Amino acid sequence: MRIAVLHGPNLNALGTREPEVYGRTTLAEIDDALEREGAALGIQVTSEQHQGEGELVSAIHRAAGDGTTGILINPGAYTHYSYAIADALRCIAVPAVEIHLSNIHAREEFRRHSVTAASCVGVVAGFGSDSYTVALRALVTYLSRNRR
Ligand code: CA2
Repeated sequence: MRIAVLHGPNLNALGTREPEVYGRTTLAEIDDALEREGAALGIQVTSEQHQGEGELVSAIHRAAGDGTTGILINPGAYTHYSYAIADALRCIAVPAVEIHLSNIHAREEFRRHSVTAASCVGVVAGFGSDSYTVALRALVTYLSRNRR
């Protein structure tokens, strides 16, 4: 099993600003935790962060052709308006889980709607950096039960 973790725009700044919303954990620490959790589960986890919508779309298509079995994606602010990312996730046969550090439903009105979530098998939001490890475990369970 191979899981690709895709981080969207501005998430490279995690741990430096707005800790009350996004916590104090850095992106590198999140990636380390995912790699460790993956190793414990016997799966390979690779992570990449992209600022651009097109780069994320390309990364999604790449994952579809390189043997990736599942995707964890935090599309950042693109969550709320990127039909291109929503379509890319629908174009591929690799299941994805959407992740948010914050509970987007308890925030500003524009953050309460995700246009990308419907292209995913599930969403984990609101648990800070733990959202990622919870989502990894959920995706691995989903993949084990839905082997093609
Ligand atoms: O809660 C999440 O994970 C978000 O996807 C994070 C995005 C935001 O646009 C979404 O509505 C919810 C923002 C990432 C911005 O990251 C920052 C990192 C450090 C300091 C300030 C912002």
